[in-house]
Amino acid sequence: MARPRLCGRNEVPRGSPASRSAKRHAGNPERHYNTARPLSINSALPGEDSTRRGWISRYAWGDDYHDVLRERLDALVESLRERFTGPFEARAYVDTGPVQERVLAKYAGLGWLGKNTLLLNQMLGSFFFLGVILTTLDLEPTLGADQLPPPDLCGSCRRCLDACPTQAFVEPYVMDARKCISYLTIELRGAIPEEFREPMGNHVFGCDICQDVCPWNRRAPIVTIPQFQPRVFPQPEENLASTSLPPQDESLYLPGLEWLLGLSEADFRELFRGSPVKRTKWRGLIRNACIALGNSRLRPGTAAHDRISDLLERLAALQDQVLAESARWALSRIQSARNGRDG
Ligand code: B12
Ligand code: SF4
Ligand code: SF4
Repeated sequence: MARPRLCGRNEVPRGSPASRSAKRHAGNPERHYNTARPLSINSALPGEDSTRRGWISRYAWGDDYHDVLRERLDALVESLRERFTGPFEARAYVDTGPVQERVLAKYAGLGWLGKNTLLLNQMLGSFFFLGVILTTLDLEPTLGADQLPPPDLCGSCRRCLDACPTQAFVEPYVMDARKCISYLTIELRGAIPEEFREPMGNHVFGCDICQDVCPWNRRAPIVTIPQFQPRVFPQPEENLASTSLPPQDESLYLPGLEWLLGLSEADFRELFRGSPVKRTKWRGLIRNACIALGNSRLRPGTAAHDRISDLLERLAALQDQVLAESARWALSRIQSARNGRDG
């Protein structure tokens, strides 16, 4: 029996039709997710409103990448089936199986592992996903036995290490995942540890900072496919009577924290169907919005302060200890005049 192989995206016999297909996929923008919108580090809106907006990681603005990329990988498997007539097994997925995707991608010749631990490619930067095809096909590796993976081009740069708000990098190339805002806002189910709350800033789902500061992302390709553009939620007038949502359009690019905080579980299920954000669940998103509001410079005595305090007080009265405590924390921060940070 042929040994199982992990097929790097460009690991197909050279010069074959499958190789040509793989090259088409390699140049295909649908696995990148960078859009023309500003980076998280440049996205502040003018005025007080900016302090009441959250940051959702760029990769989660549109449709779920697991589904979008899976379709492309399935098409690649189909092209392998056209090329190889004998029976073989193949299983395609994105970010789901227990394999070290970045390490395998490095040894498939796709790039180097940067000091921020992500796979970087000289042409693409790092705003892309890694897809995997596990197959029993005995394919020729992209890199010959005498070839090395692409060199590490981080050089003396340490922008990502210095910019990380929670100091998640123990040393270059090594991360303590428990400190990463991506872990805290998406994977952690309990309360956000106190020490990370203020450094979290306005992040409500994921974090892009160690990629946004990376010089290799300055010319990262821009994707135009609708699936990765920020979802926008217009509020048709006829729906206003039957929903708790506010009467203005909202977007996953810099969403209003007040809007997020006011979402019911039913709203959440409906709005985030087919979105990566559903992974944190309603409870996680509301918890994160509380922390982000606690970090906002919401001024007492304003209408927004009154409305948001009401919402937080309702959450603080819940049986759910994580939500109730997060809401109390936010209340204590916005009630102390200007948080002492509004110079
Ligand atoms: C767990 C996980 C996380 C965790 C931990 C991240 C981490 N750096 O380990 C959290 C939740 C924090 C996270 C965050 C993010 N993630 Co993530 N994550 C994963 C996942 C599922 C596993 C990663 C893993 O194996 N970690 C285990 C630890 C042990 O690995 P490590 O310590 O980083 O690295 C070790 C190895 O590289 C090893 N090593 C080095 N060389 C070699 C050589 C050999 C031969 C071997 C065996 C080992 C080895 O030594 C290192 C040190 O111990 C992968 C998907 C996958 N299955 O690979 C996606 C993945 C890494 N994530 C991804 C993304 C996009 C993100 C975020 C950008 C999302 C966001 N915007 O919020 C952030 C980025 C944070 C960052 N700077 O890494 C992408 C990265 C794409 C890319 N260009 O690299 C991946 C590949 C998913 C995908 N399929 O697209 N993620
Ligand atoms: S994603 Fe954000 S919190 Fe996580 S390591 Fe990068 S900069 Fe730090
Ligand atoms: S910011 Fe600098 S050190 Fe960090 S991954 Fe990019 S090039 Fe490497």
